[in-house]
Amino acid sequence: MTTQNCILIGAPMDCGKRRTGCLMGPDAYRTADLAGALQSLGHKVQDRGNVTPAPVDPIPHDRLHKLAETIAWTKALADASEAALQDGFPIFMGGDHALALGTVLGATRHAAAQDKPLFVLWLDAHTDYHTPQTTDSGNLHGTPMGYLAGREGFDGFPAVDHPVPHANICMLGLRSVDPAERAALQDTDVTYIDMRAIDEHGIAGPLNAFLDTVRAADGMLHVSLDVDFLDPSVAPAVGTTVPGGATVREAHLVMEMLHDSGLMTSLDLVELNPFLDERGRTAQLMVELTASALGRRIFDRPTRAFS
Ligand code: 6HN
Ligand code: MN
Ligand code: MN
Ligand code: MN
Repeated sequence: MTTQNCILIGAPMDCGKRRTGCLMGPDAYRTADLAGALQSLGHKVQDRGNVTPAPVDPIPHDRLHKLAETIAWTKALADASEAALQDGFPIFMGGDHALALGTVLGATRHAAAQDKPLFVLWLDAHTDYHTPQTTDSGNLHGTPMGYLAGREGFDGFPAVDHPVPHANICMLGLRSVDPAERAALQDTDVTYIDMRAIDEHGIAGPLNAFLDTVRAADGMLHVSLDVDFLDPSVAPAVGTTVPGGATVREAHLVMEMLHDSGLMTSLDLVELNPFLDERGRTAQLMVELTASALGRRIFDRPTRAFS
């Protein structure tokens, strides 16, 4: 197994929605010993501590929640992400999903500098494809995919000079899509593997097809794992639970396949709200999934082919 230089970065961003608690996420991952889990797999692990955004004067807005804070976080995280990608494999310990505005922006810059295409795998119940104009909740954690794909209307945010082409985006686990997101996504070539597709085809086939396109393009792959990708019965610690999500094994299989592909270059762990957890079980599961993504396996050699 390839030894990675894992760089843990805390992103206690909590302004992407109104229900607070994600600021405790990085400490929950540290308490659940994410670093130890990765070290036990033979990886080098460096914890760079938490990113701190520049202080801001709030921008009063009739609809959007904490716009100025979100912009400041986006700038700080883009810089942290771009820098960490030069040194190893960054794992962003969130923090709500608005942190992907910055972490993926940094990845777009890094990929462009390497002259490589960037791909994004969005593991989520939601598409997070709103713009500041289309969001009805005003919660900016519902917008990062819109921003990164180059949609308009993100006034005040850093320009996305290298948007992620729609064809390079795969959304997996979808089951809650707002009408405006649906309408906007309809005519793009985003790959979406919603829960119905998973029910009908399983998760491996559709995911492998996407990973094949990443491999064929010699691309970089940013993975953004929202806790609500998982079914709330196994991952209660998130403010936006939607029933009918991925099982523990479906999620591990995704992570195991990502590891075996050797394609993943950065990872977000987002939306963990420890205030809503039950004895740390969601934090623990997220750590175990991350370990699978970094090479933990049940047996070291594959099972004999059955057929
Ligand atoms: N997330 N579509 C809803 C909204 O408020 O715009 C939910 C967004 C959820 C955000 O998954 O990180
Ligand atoms: Mn999300
Ligand atoms: Mn979500
Ligand atoms: Mn909405």
